[in-house]
Amino acid sequence: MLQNRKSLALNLFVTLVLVVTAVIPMTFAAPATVSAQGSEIPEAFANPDDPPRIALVRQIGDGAFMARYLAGAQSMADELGVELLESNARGDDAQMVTMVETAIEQQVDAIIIDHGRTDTLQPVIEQALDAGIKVVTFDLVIDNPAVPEIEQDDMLIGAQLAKKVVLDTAASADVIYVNVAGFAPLDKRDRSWQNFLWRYPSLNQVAHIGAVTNSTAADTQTRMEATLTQYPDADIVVAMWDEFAKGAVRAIMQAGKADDVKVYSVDINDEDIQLMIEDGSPWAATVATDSYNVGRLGVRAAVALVAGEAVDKYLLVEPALITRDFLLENGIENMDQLVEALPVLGESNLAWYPWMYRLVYENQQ
Ligand code: SR1
Repeated sequence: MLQNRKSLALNLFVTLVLVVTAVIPMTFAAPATVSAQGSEIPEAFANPDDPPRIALVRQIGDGAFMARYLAGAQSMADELGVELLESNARGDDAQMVTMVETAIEQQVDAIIIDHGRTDTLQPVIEQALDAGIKVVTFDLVIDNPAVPEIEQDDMLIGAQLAKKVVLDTAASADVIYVNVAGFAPLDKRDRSWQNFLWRYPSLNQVAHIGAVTNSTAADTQTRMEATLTQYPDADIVVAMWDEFAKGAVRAIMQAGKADDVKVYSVDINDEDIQLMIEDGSPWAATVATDSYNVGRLGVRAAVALVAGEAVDKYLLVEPALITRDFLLENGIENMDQLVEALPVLGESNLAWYPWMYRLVYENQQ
């Protein structure tokens, strides 16, 4: 995958050089974003011995999704030659504010913030902006046009997931719903789920459970065991985060109910794929992006702002529906194989600028 990216960067850079040196009017496949810089490397990135510093402030310490997001962010930072300073508040909102304040004191060039609460983070983000520091968020709603927000098109995720449940059950199901309020992506997915409950009244939500803790999957498993006993006729679980889904799947298998209760979820990673393809797994489908590429997009958006580019306010990464059947039919056992089979999950074309290809190319040398 890395090799593919490198050769893509090289090809694009060579194309750009040819275009510039030919000095003839011609058309070519334009990059997704129009750049103020053309292919000239912006001044902030001209000295590899003094690279821009970008803080990555995170809220959630749990799960393979976030680990993969971090790995993606680090890979993009390495390729673009910027220093990434990562910190994780592990669910502590006050600690998260302190981490953003620390980044401001360190006079970083940009801050990428994921999750967290709008009301606690908006003021400190305004402080960062006042100090001339660029800010990008992922899964955090901030009311300021200068702060690009990355998300996985969560209302679409909720709708795609609900639609799959409707089609698989003819909208006749007793559903255990696993979700919590207070997290932007989960709230957006919930909006769509509520629309489907309104549209298909025979979708019967018998229980609503869920909590975000420091061991969400294990805690969901415990809750799900009790809920399955309380609602023995439940036949569908809708889990709006894969940590919820993992707990649900383990509880269902433990209870020997894998043939009777199917799980529909959000997110995908190597660990999830293994659980989905396991013999007799009740995990029927998930709607997801590849968080590796979300992490890469966050760094590109921050780097673009540091370079003086105008970045769009809303950067929506396109999700895809992935079914257990699709994984089994295509012999997919990990993310590399999945991205190859479903290229929509690959590198996002958002926030790429001509000079970035050149920067990636030069940092390779
Ligand atoms: C607690 S929020 C968890 C969600 O954040 C990301 O958007 C992932 O998709 C995950 O489902």
